[in-house]
Amino acid sequence: MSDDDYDEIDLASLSDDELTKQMHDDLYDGLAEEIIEGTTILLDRGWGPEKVLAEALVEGMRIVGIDFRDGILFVPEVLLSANAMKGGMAILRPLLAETGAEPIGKVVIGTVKGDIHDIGKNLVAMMLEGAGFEVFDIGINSDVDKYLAALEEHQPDILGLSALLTTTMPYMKVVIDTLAAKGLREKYIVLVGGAPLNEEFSAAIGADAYCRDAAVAAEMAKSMILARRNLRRAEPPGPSVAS
Ligand code: B1M
Repeated sequence: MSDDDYDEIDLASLSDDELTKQMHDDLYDGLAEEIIEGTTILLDRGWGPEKVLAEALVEGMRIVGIDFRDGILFVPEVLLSANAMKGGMAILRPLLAETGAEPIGKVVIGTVKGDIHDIGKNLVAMMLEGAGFEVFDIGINSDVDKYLAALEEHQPDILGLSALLTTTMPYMKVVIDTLAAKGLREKYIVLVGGAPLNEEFSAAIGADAYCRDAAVAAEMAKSMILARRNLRRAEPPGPSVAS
């Protein structure tokens, strides 16, 4: 499509279905301004932020991923798509986080060493905020020292690890093994996620749970933190000092 063709498309005049499809095309073409406009229009039409995220943005990125895999799109083009996706996510972030309630727990999250993919991790962070967690995002390419420093500084309940490459997923085990070696493993609930992972891998590296997507991550975080608190309440009190 030429620039002139784009000029002719009035996003606001499209039906919901047409606009969603157009946004998939615009994500594919890395058009951040159009994605921001489309996101705003769908919200103005009464779409919830979760629906915009799932149907317009995540689905568009899935299509980008297929053509990246098949060698039709290359890194520079996918970076533009990622940038456009982030434009839409920036609008949705405060809406997803709008709960007004006290934080139910704290989470430190980061993408592991050697890996610079952050869209999925950012989505997880947004959904966790929306579920009522205080989230400390330490970013991409995080080595074990960076995780340890963040755990020490923020004292979270949960550690979230993200990896998108088969070559970087083993580093999750390095982080978990280091926690164990330092006697810190039981202090945190460790959740892992990323497209190449599965439950078997999560169990094999000693994580507490694998989260297939951001919605599952938010649900898992809530249920595991409640289970841990209930367990602590049910534990018999320690020996009395007075007796
Ligand atoms: Co990359 N890349 N990439 N890439 N990239 C993949 C992952 C790949 C599958 C593409 C493909 O071949 N089909 C492939 C990996 C193959 C493999 O390892 N088996 C791949 C490759 C090979 C590479 C490079 C090596 C390419 C190269 O340079 N030749 C390179 C590596 C760079 C590096 O990290 N060192 C590279 C680079 C890039 C870009 C920089 C261009 C860009 C990243 C931009 C950015 O993130 N800022 C990019 C992108 C965008 C992708 C694809 C197309 C899309 C990823 C994405 O954002 N998905 C991806 C193909 C794909 O996955 N379909 C691909 C959307 C996102 C919402 O989903 O990230 O899965 P996802 O996150 C989900 C869940 O996984 C889960 O919840 C999220 C939200 O629902 N989740 C968690 C994720 N993290 C979690 C953490 C949790 C819980 C759940 O903690 C509790």
